[in-house]
Amino acid sequence: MEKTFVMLKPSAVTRGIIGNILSRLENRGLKIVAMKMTQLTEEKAGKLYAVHKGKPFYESLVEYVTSAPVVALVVEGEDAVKIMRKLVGNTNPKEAESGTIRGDWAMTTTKNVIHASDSVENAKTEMNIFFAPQEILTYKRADENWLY
Ligand code: FUP
Repeated sequence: MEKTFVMLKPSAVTRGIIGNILSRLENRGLKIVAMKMTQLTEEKAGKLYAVHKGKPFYESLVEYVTSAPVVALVVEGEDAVKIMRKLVGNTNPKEAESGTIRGDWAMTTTKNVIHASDSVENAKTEMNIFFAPQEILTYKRADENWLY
């Protein structure tokens, strides 16, 4: 089954909306197979956002994501990358539809509450930054037969 990497950013943690966001993933049918609260170092943030190095928003992005703890997750499901991106909504919350996580809980692109990988390949790279292979678990959801 496809896996994707998700990160609840510092504003999700400090605003106390971790549970709300996780409920949306669980309600949809995505399975949380790894989860960790941690505070990013500049080095780790640099690995996660390597493609953005040198862009005008890079410094403020790193400053934000290292400013308080984050919750890193691996979630699994059929087409998990695509489904997760739909749940998250547009990068710019002003463009994000209501009903999406960013559309309901974010105001600006910098502090847009959540990250989700945009491809299976990037998901693999990103989950490796946060998790050792043995930390990604295997189990059945009780409702799996009714989801698929
Ligand atoms: P997304 O995949 O939706 O998280 O968006 P990107 O990979 O394009 O951007 C990664 C992060 O960089 C965003 F979450 C927020 C930040 N960013 C800005 O702050 N300004 C921009 O113009 C673009 C991205």
